[in-house]
Amino acid sequence: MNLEVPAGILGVLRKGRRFLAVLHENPDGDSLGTTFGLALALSSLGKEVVVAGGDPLPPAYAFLPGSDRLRGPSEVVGPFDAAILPDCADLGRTGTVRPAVESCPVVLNIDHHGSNDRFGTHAWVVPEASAAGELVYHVIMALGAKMTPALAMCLYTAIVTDTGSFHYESTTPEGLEVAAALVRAGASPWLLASRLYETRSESSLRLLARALNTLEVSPRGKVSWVTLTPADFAAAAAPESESDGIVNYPRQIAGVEVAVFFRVLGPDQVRVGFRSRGRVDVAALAARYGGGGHTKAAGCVASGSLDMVKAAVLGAALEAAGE
Ligand SMILES: [Mn+2]
Repeated sequence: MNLEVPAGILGVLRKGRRFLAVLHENPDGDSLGTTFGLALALSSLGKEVVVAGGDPLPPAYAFLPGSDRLRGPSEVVGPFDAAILPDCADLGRTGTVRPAVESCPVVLNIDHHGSNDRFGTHAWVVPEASAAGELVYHVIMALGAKMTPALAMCLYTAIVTDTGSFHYESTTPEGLEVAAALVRAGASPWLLASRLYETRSESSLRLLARALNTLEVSPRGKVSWVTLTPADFAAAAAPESESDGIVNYPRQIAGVEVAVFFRVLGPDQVRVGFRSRGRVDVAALAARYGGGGHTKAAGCVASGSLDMVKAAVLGAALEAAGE
């Protein structure tokens, strides 16, 4: 794995004075930790950084240093020397911030999604990296920014969340070495664990209960799925972000190769999350519906009624799983 930061990216970050750092839609710990960390590091080097995202901060991540700097699209006022998009597989993932990104003269694409289409003025895509946070750690080191405990907390969170607390195959010696350096620099494993893994809201537990009540398994047991509708979120009083991670539950069933999570967005739109145990490439499945992701974790937004989307997606998943 080549972790040498491209000179073009470092040149833009060294020369620029004012940057737009952008979260992806429905931001996860990697997007949040990496983007906030980058903003902290560049600010410490005397740069001005506006952090923007189309979605609000998931409350569980309010412990992240720099999270108070998140701005919505309407609060973004250019001009910027460059936009920086970590963990963003394509420009569409910037959602409602996209016009602001497209008005920037330079776009830096720093990512680890295999499906990344290499958009932007400078693209650094390392699919073997454990998280975008691992790549941005090397960017920050190359820039010579001071590794503070706050910055370390952000990048550590990016790596821990994207590797499923070092469960997944995306866990690498290189990623673990960066995590070790971050803990040495002051990142707190227990702070992260206590906020993200040992605390949950009542509404998220009620939402999980509703999802598990919809659990279905294919006749030969290779595909399983759960479904949530807007009515479920309303009944559980849960925000959309609280459905994160629910897709992992159906995959836990022994013998299941592909787990699918259907989340109804509207009458003709369904968000589909995929998880694979490893044999099936779910990024390829998601790509059929305009989505993408990783081999074992991917997603898309499909058009059509829930029944139509289910029939098509489950048909494809069953075929891919060899059932
Ligand atoms: Mn990531």
